[in-house]
Amino acid sequence: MDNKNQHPSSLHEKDGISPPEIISSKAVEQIQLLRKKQRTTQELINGVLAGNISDLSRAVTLIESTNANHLAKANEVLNACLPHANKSVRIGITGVPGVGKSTFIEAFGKHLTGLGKKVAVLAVDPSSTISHGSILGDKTRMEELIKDPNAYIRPSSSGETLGGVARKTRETIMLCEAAGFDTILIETVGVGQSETAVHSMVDFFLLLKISGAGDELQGIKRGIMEMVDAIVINKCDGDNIKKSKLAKTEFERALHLFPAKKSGWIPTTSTCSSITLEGIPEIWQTIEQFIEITKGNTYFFEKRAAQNQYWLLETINEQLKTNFYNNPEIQKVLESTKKAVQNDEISPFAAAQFVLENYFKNLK
Ligand SMILES: Nc1nc2c(ncn2[C@@H]2O[C@H](COP(=O)(O)OP(=O)(O)OP(=O)(O)O)[C@@H](O)[C@H]2O)c(=O)[nH]1
Ligand SMILES: [Mg+2]
Repeated sequence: MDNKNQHPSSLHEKDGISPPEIISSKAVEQIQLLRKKQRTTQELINGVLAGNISDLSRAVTLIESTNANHLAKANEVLNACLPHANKSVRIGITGVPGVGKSTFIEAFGKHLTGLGKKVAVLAVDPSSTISHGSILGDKTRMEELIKDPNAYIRPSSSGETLGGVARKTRETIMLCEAAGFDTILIETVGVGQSETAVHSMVDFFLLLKISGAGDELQGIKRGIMEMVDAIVINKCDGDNIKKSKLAKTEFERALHLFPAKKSGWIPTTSTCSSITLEGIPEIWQTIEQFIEITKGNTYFFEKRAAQNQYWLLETINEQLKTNFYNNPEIQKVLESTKKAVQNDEISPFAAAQFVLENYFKNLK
């Protein structure tokens, strides 16, 4: 391009590029569309209670949000759902990675929807906090269940502490129940505190195992044995059948060593195959018996009441902690105090006292 010929005067200003519109009409359109899609709290409540899955998912997302505005809306939805919740069976499923939890849930879940039940599958998976993956990420294992209109599968929320994930799962249970799901399956991986958290939100706790080389009881934590209502040896198929039956007997013997449970229920042992489906229907029969017995002796209701008390305190504990550690003033004080402790300038106890006093002073 020959500019000299076009603009001979040195005073001439270049045409330049016109600035972008201050308000992009495209963005406005998008925002308007989004607003239209966004439900009011009441619409969301109505949707959940009517069993609308998209609204259920929206409500769960709201619960998982860390935005303060969302918290108020989430609490409103939860409160409205509360009278409609509670009418379900909550089953916890645990076992080490690879034991076949996802495959089992697919098989068991399909069996339940076949019986006319509405099944929600949730997860408590603190490891997803680190990996940002998800315990239910391997959705290929639940191909059939995902397609089932009577099943709802929601992976664990990530980027959270175990306390946070557990509380959100607990709230999601309520939403699912209000949306008409009558059987809730909660998967957790057999590590750390996540089992205790799941145990505190379910009626029935199932431990999945596979047969090993005769050392079945090794590596199994005493605490878990005390929590379980049923031990199921999975992968009892093909060459594994004999070994699985032996493992079952061994667990049966081990369970006898534990004192009787308050529930009046004697934990059961059984075998199943999530591939051939052998033993799957019997597991549901066992759970039905459990419910009959524990509702009969009122343990079922007492346990739920105790769980509510537990979650009241847990939620307070968790939110106090979050509030404390997210406080910018505290973060500053904590940082300098940590250094002082590291340099032996102050004892950790005196330092803790100092930081806490700072926090309490801020509250006043
Ligand atoms: N033969 C046989 N294989 C099974 C059975 N159940 C699961 N498997 C296989 O075991 C492997 C692990 O199964 P998953 O369902 O992914 O196990 P998981 O416990 O969910 O594993 P994580 O999600 O890693 O904790 C897969 O290859 C399954 O096909 C079973 O009953 N019999
Ligand atoms: Mg899995």
